[in-house]
Amino acid sequence: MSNISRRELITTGLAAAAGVAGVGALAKIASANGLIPPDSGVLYGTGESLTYAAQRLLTRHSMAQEFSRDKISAKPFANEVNTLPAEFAPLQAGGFEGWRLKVDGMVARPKAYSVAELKLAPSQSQITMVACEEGWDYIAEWSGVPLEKILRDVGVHPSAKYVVYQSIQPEWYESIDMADALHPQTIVAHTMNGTDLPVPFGGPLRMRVPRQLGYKSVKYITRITVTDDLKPFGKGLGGIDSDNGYAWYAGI
Ligand SMILES: Nc1nc2c(c(=O)[nH]1)N[C@H]1C(S)=C(S)[C@@H](COP(=O)(O)O)O[C@H]1N2
Ligand SMILES: [Mo]
Repeated sequence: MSNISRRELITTGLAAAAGVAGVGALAKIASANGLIPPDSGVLYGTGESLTYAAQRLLTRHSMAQEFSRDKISAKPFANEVNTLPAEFAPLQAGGFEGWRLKVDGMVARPKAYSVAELKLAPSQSQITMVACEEGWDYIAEWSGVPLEKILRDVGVHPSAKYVVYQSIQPEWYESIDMADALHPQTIVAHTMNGTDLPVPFGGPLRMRVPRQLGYKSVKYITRITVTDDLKPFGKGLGGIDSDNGYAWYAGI
């Protein structure tokens, strides 16, 4: 689909959703559906908010494209990462037995999962694309535990709005809204192309959010926090990338 027809689709869809073409009505619908991004009115202003709202109204129930097995990239590209912190090497040497994924915040039962526990849980597999904002991409098969199952396990407070996830790399964190957190293709991946997720690709555990750009798929995750407020995290705009001027909602 070309940009223009996609744009037309969004405009038409929005007009239909709003019943009228008025921006005021749209803003109302957006806010009634919890579709105002955390940075609205602060840095990005109304335009960005409405783009986000338009995307979310139309795509929150849609699926990222899945590919057939023959489309899996022969040479997936592992993007370079900053040096991993000192605690990573001993965890790796121990086969990641000591790795824990903490889940806390607005939950009834905070937990810390081992990699082995997550590997035993029912998993979801998907052949999807990692698309970097720099213009390259690759396709791989990812398997892991749907984030929705983890959230169900810990019991999310009904007024929670966002899920923040943190890497063992202290500077790397990102967040998504509840619609994406509960989306069936959002998984805590532990397996790539049928083997343990390799370290260059984020092993032992990585968030896979195939409906958004690659930077939302944070590698080496150690903590998931459920919240209704992104301000306390990083510079307060919901992720290392949005803190640095990229879109918080990076839908593709
Ligand atoms: N912890 C961590 N996660 C990260 C990054 C990183 O540097 N550190 N880079 C991000 C970016 S910008 C992209 S495009 C993808 C790249 O995924 P890949 O290495 O599997 O290609 O990982 C994302 N997740
Ligand atoms: Mo990227």
